[in-house]
Amino acid sequence: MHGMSDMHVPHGNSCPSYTTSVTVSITTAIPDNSTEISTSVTVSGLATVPVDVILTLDIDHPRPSDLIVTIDNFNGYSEIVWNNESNPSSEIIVRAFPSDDAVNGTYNVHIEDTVSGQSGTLLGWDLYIVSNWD
Ligand SMILES: [Ca+2]
Repeated sequence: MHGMSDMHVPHGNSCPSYTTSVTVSITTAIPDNSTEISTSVTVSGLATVPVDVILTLDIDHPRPSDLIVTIDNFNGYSEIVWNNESNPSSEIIVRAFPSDDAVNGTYNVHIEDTVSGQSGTLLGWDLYIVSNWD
């Protein structure tokens, strides 16, 4: 709408969006060429549906191309966000979660090292979520 002075209400109605950032602070070895490790976080207190989901990974690994990283959530949607790339971005815009599905619940990050010889460590990850009312 034109002429709106309050830039904090982008949709011009009485339902503001909610934003949260949840951090998984876990340091754990990623086994070399072995079964995946899984970590999770439960998000609550947001609005009803996701608008933006940004995953920030903190992984120390001498050869990032060994890794496949997947995020999924309680709705059953998943996305491979790091697929054996040699120079992956650590900050990833996740597009897997439909904007008409529930936002509050558990999100999981799975990390698998698929090549033997070099191993690394997960230092944590962060999920930044903007939500809105459906
Ligand atoms: Ca490896």
